[in-house]
Amino acid sequence: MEVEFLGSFTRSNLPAGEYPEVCIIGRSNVGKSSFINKLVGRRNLARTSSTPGKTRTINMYVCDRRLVLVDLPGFGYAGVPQAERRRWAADIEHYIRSRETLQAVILLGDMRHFPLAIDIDAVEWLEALGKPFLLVLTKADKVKASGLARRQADIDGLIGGKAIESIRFSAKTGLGKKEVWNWIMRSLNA
Ligand SMILES: Nc1nc2c(ncn2[C@@H]2O[C@H](COP(=O)(O)OP(=O)(O)OP(=O)(O)O)[C@@H](O)[C@H]2O)c(=O)[nH]1
Ligand SMILES: [Mg+2]
Repeated sequence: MEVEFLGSFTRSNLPAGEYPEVCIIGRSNVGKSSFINKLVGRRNLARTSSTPGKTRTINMYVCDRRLVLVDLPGFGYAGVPQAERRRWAADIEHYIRSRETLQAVILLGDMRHFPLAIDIDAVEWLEALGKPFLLVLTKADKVKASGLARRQADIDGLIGGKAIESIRFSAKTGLGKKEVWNWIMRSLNA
């Protein structure tokens, strides 16, 4: 896959949308940047860190000159000064609400802990948006195989029995990569 870094933006300098976009949203440190790297098969394209709060701007990656993956700052990390967190939230909200080329949204949740209260807010907000919406349960490699089905059932119950499409993923093993790409391609053609 041919991938090009388009740049880092805030709500005040977003580029004109040239291709359909799919954005990745989720709590700080959940693995958004790692997810993008795994999807495009490039180890260090999006910068990752074991410390939350790594991605601070809206970062765009053009894939095969046909779609753009958008890496967003994380939400919910108390270790970032409040003014900074507000700016990120404003950037995210503005981008998601107003971006005409935004075709689909992927919410990442940590398979071990999803959903925290803030995740439930995100699910409700994103569902109301009316665009194709996928839940990716990441870090699945950290859940013991024997606990996977149980965890999945708990998650399904906790998000209120809503029929939200979800895919288990691991940036470490590549689990779910093919399924995520299939979902992206379907949602772009929808
Ligand atoms: N084991 C495992 N570790 C992961 C996985 N995905 C991400 N990580 C690790 O989790 C940490 C955070 O990953 P990032 O991709 O930087 O997370 P992020 O959501 O972009 O974080 P912010 O930009 O700070 O919001 C890093 O140490 C990653 O190596 C996964 O699927 N499995
Ligand atoms: Mg990041």
